[in-house]
Amino acid sequence: MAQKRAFITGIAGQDAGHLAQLLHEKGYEVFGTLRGQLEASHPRYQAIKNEMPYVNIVLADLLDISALTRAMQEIKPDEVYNLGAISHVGYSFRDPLLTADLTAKGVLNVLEAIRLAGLEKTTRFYQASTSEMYGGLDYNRPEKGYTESSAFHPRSPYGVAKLYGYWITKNYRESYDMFAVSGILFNHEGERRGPEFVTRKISQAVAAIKLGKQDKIELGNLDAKRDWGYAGDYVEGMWRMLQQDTPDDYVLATGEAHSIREFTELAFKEIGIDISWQGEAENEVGVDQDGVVRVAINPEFYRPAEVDFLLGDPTRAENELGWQRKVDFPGLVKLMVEHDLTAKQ
Ligand code: NAP
Ligand code: F7E
Repeated sequence: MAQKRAFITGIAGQDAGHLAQLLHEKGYEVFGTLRGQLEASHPRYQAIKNEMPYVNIVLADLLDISALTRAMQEIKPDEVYNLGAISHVGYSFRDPLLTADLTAKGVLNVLEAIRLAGLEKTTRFYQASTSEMYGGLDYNRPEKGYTESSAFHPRSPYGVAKLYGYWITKNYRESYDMFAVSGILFNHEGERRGPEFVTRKISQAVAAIKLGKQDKIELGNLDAKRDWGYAGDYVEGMWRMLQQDTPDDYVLATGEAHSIREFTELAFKEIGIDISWQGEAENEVGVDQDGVVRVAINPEFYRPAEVDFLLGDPTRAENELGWQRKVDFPGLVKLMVEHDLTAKQ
């Protein structure tokens, strides 16, 4: 049988790294997009090649439908994973127009590129949808967690843009009989997570504190809760969604929610520091056993509208895809801190 071809947008991202490795291990020929006027000698290009020599790099911006169409015509992928996006919720408030162009319309560009290349009946399409589409408000929050049929109420330009991506994917499935699905993924983290996201910001800071390179960390809202899993587990679920007989959308989550405060406490425990909390709101601090301030609040990290609580119910993915996460919450914190301690030596 011919080797299967997978095309991943946004190859430099967290999930793309885990997914490329998984697909390579499964025997796929892997193609991934980088953006920018990069030559093969460019450090950014080289960094990807050094880490993932098996990835064929395609220079294509999600805004450039001609580059995407050319890539589809030449590669004729069996599976397309659309992971490229502006993915930072806080940043999406600062640049909502670019977020709409990329995170919303970028999805349509990839779907149209598949159609323009005449591949809509053969190429399977995965869209990286998100728990941010639910919004976490009290009125629509199911007790056991959000499911595939819960109501949406996005709370950021990112969430709104992702909702467009979700619906246009469904629309192409219904209109053109495409195998096009959304994975509605709750937060997933790990050693490849960007430092602008709270878990990696904490694990890197804790490692730097342990090594005497930093005194404290500044955070925003400590009491928001997230359903945090490990990215390496979630890419397996993405792949499984594209191997089904019929296309459908699935939630991937752990079914447990924890606060940023809990993540912070556990991360500090990994280096032998017990954090206790003093003060309130913007004046709250986290101090160590010797009374040294290790955590402070900086309102700069608050968002104009916050998602206070996200909990997902992965029952359907577990039953129909046979998907199961392996790493639990304490395991995730440990894995990230241990990785950053070694990396920062
Ligand atoms: P990530 O690390 O931020 O990766 C996103 C990638 O998109 C980056 O490599 C980025 O490239 C690329 N990108 C940005 N602008 C682009 C453009 N104009 N053209 C082409 N590529 C562009 O995100 P992730 O955590 O791996 O998440 C992957 C996808 O899943 C994203 O769509 C995200 O919104 C979604 N998602 C993530 C989570 C999560 O918890 N991680 C949960 C649900 C959904 P540069 O490196 O050049 O900036
Ligand atoms: O924030 C709070 C912040 O930026 C988590 C993306 O992958 O998951 C991710 O979005 C929580 C929020 O991730 C800081 O207010 C406190 O309540 O790590 P985050 P996110 O917004 O949940 C979803 C599912 C996606 O789809 C997205 O692509 O942490 N928080 N203090 C902070 N957040 C950040 N970034 N920095 C802080 O200092």
